[in-house]
Amino acid sequence: MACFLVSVFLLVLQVHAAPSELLQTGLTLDSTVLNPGLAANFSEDATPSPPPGTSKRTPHSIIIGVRKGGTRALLEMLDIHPEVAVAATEVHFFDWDDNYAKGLEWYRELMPYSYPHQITVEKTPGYFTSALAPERICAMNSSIKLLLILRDPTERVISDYTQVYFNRLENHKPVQAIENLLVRSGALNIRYKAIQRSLYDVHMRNWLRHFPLEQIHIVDGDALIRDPLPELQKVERFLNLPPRIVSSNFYFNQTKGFYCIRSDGRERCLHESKGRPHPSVNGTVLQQLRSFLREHNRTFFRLVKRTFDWQ
Ligand SMILES: *[C@@H]1O[C@H](CO)[C@@H](O)[C@H](O)[C@H]1NC(C)=O
Ligand SMILES: *[C@@H]1O[C@H](CO)[C@@H](O)[C@H](O)[C@H]1NC(C)=O
Ligand SMILES: *[C@@H]1O[C@H](CO)[C@@H](O)[C@H](O)[C@H]1NC(C)=O
Ligand SMILES: *[C@@H]1O[C@H](CO)[C@@H](O)[C@H](O)[C@H]1NC(C)=O
Ligand SMILES: CC(=O)N[C@H]1CO[C@H](CO)[C@@H](O)[C@@H]1O
Repeated sequence: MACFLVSVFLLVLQVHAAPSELLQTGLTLDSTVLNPGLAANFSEDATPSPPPGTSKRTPHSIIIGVRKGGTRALLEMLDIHPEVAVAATEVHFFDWDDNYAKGLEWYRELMPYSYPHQITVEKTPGYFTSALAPERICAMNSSIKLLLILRDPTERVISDYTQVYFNRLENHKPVQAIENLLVRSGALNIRYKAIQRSLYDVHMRNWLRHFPLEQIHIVDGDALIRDPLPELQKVERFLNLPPRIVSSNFYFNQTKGFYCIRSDGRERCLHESKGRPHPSVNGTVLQQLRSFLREHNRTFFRLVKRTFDWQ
C-alpha cells in the first residue's frame, strides 16, 4: 500500500527529475545483462541435485551499491557467515519492463539454494543509482533489509573512471585522461556519469521515498577495507544474525595492501582488478571536484543522520 502510493508520487516527480535519464543510461551500461543461455546453464548446474532441505527464495537482503564502493568485498565477507547464502550473480529483474512477473521469477531462479535457517543476500551495485529500483524492490518485499556500502565520493569517482579505463583498454577502445572527462569548457562536467553516481544525497532521497531509514544500513567502505571486522559486526546486528564472523577470518596481505578472507579452510583474496592503482589527477581539477561534492555530502549526512570521515 505504502509502496503504491509512493509510486504514484514518484511518477509525478520523475517528470521533473532531470538526472534520472542520465542515471538510467548508466545503469544499463553497468548491468550484467542476463541472457537465456546463462539462465539455461544456471538451471543445468542447479537441477541435478539441490542440497536436500534447501530452496530458492527471493533475497532477504540486497547490497544495493554503490558501484566501486566495495560491494564485492562486502558480499564475500558476509559469505563467511554460516547463516548467510549469497547469490553469485547480480540480477536486474526490473530490466524486463514488459514482463515484470517473468523478471521476478528469474530473479528467484538466480538466488542460491538456502536452508531454512539461512538468509539470502544478493548484490547489484547498479540499484543505488537507478530511478526504478527502489519502487520495484519495495513492491517485491517492502520489509527487505537493504545494505549500502559507500566510500569517499571523490575517491569513488576516480575508482569508477579507473575501472572503465581498464575495461576500454582491454577491449581496444580509445581512452581519455580523467581530466578530459571531469572538465568541459573550463567547468566541472557534472553530467559525467561517474560524478552523477557519487551524488549520494540525490540517490538516497529516492530510496527514502520508499523505505524508512532504519531499513537501510550503510556500511563505511573505507572502514571495511581498513579493518573489516567492526563493520561486519554491525551488519550481523542489522540482519539479526548471531555473531559468527571473527578476527581470524581475516589476514592482511602485505603485497596487496588489504585483507584477505580465511574461512572453511579456504583462503581467498579479491580479484586482481579490485586493487588497481588510481591515476594521479590534476590538483586544480581535483579541488573543483571535491568542493562540488562537499555540498552534496553535507546534504547526505543530514539525510542519513550520521557523518562519514570523507576528506
Ligand atoms: C554454458 O555452458 C557451456 C558449457 O558448459 C559453455 O560452453 C557456454 O559458454 C555457457 N554459456 C554461457 C552463456 O555461460
Ligand atoms: C522480506 O524481507 C524480510 C527481511 O529480510 C524477510 O524476513 C521476509 O521473509 C521477506 N519476505 C519474503 C516474502 O521474502
Ligand atoms: C598475497 O597477494 C599476492 C599478490 O596478489 C598473492 O600472489 C599471494 O598469493 C597472496 N598471499 C596470500 C597468503 O594470500
Ligand atoms: C591543471 O588544470 C588547470 C586547468 O584546469 C591548468 O591550468 C593547470 O595548468 C593544470 N596543472 C597541471 C600541473 O597540469
Ligand atoms: C569528500 C568531501 O567533499 N567531503 C566533505 C564532506 O562534508 C564535510 C562537511 O560536512 C567536509 O568536511 C568534507 O570535506
